[in-house]
Amino acid sequence: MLRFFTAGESHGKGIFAYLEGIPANFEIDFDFVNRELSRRQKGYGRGGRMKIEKDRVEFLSGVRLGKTLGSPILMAIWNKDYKNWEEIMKPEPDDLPEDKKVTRPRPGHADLSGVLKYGFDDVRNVLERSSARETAGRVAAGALCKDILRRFGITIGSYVISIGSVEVPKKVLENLSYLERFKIAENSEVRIPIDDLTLEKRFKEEIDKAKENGESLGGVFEVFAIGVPVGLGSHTQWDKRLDGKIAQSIMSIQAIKGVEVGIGFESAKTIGSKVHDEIFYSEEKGFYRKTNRAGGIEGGMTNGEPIVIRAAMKPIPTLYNPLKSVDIKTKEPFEASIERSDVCAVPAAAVVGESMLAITLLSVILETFPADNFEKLKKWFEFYSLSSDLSLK
Ligand code: EPS
Repeated sequence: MLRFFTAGESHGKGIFAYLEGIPANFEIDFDFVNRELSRRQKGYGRGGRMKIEKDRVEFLSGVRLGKTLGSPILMAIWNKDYKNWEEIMKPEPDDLPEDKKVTRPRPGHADLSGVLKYGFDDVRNVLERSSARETAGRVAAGALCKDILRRFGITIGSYVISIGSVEVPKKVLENLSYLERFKIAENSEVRIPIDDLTLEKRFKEEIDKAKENGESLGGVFEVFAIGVPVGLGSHTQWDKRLDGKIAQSIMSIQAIKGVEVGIGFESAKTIGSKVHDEIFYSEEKGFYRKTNRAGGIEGGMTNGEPIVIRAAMKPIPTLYNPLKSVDIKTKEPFEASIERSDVCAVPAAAVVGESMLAITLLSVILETFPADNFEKLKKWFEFYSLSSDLSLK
């Protein structure tokens, strides 16, 4: 069983990721983990904070001389910005002057529900943890899981489908494999999956326009996993269904408001014969499909086709263009005046989506093949993947 948690506040000392259940003797590729962290920091439309931070991971436990010990792994990403916030973020007791308290909740944020629930008089006690800075921890943990998965030939990637009203044309997208889309997206500041400089420019102009108008923008991204063996997850119980687990993990990313598996919502308005993927068999490929509308999951189990997940991100709620709200101290209405923020973080969210998929997949793999050390896991996995008969006799 894999257990994964994060800790840390956006302007606190750091962001931390805790992973328990990673098999022993796995040789970590440190550069890979740090590269993943820097991938999350990229993307057109980020605010000033990304110029301050240069995320790198420090392993505080569970790793010795480059290899995992099988014991809990604690990863730290130190916040460079902490030195600018120490006075109001330090853990030591002190009295915070009233004017340093945040009393103006932003619509769309955790701010108001958080202060009401926890009984705070300072919105900062909520916003520091609800901030998407936390996703650095998800990506650190996800990178380690991805590092393991790629040794089994499982590749996880992502790309952006739309930002605001600008969309990647479906017809062009369909002519490219998932890997081709991913490779192109890696070189695009807005993570678009097709080679089209005019479209790239339109995406950026959409973000520029939002910035000029004091607005923010959301969008849709797609995450995929290829090379996943048949039979991960199970139809036998609601909480074993892999699509349910993946949806929860992706939905938990800050600002995500919708998750689809395969063609998702489109399937509801299409007839059955145009939705389900017909089954074929050949000596060479075994069972296979010519289409993948199911997004690689049927009956809560992988069917051997690529897993494809789509997520919709709402516009970031911190707006330069103020929205109406009410001061929690005076109960007076005000129009929120706003500090530094991102305009659009959809490309970064796509990278976070990859991490959540990696953590969920590795977790299910470890439930399917419990293994104390990496060699055992590898043997299990190779035996299972090579077996043409799914029942593993
Ligand atoms: C965030 C607000 C901004 C973002 C931050 C998420 O930070 P700040 O308040 O320091 O300007 O840059 O994202 C990150 C720091 C990050 O690493 O992704 C928010 O309110 O969610």
